Amino acid sequence: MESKRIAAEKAAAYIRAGMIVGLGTGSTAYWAIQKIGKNVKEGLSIQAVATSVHSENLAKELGIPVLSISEVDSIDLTIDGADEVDDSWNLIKGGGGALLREKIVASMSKELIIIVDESKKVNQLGKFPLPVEIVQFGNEVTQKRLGKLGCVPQLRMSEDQAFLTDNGNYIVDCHFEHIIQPHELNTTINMIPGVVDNGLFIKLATRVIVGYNDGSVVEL
Ligand code: ABF
Repeated sequence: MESKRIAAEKAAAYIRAGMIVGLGTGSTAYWAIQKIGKNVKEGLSIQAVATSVHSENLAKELGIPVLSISEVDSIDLTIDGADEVDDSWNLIKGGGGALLREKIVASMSKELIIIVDESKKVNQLGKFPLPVEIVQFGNEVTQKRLGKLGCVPQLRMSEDQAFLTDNGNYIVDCHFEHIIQPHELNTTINMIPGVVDNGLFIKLATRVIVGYNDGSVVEL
């Protein structure tokens, strides 16, 4: 927890007055939102856009002014977590189920700071199951097509129901184990009809901040 908090607080220091800030989702982004909320209370003037209903509610509770995505053309800086980060700063995201909004916000951001604890750094992506957001219609066939790409697809459940994203879609967690060509896989997955998007974030991160259990923090 401490490693996540220190990475988050270092990232929050990049925020300047007047910025439109993208707020990530997850337990690491939580600490960034907390720090931003504190800074806003102390007089920092920013506006935010959230990547999930959960983060939006948290931001509002903390007094951070939140805009709808429809009100902005671009975002100055987004701070978000990740499930895996490789040496080229390619990412797997979506363990928290918010990958689609996270990718839209990331694609609109001039800067995307990824904050992680040391457990998320990997040499090769894929051990963490790749989340893929799919529409409900025809989901069985979409899952089969994903399986043909060399993974074991698993429909994400919440208790005994299929998990629903903030967009009303399903998530399939694709167990690849090794993703050798993330760029190509991202394109291939997104060409399957019924796929909305997937958790591979290729060349979107502009800065990665890693918090360590010994209390140190390293900017890659
Ligand atoms: C979001 O939260 C994600 O895209 C990723 O799935 C997750 C990381 O969670 P945590 O920070 O809780 O480990 O950023």
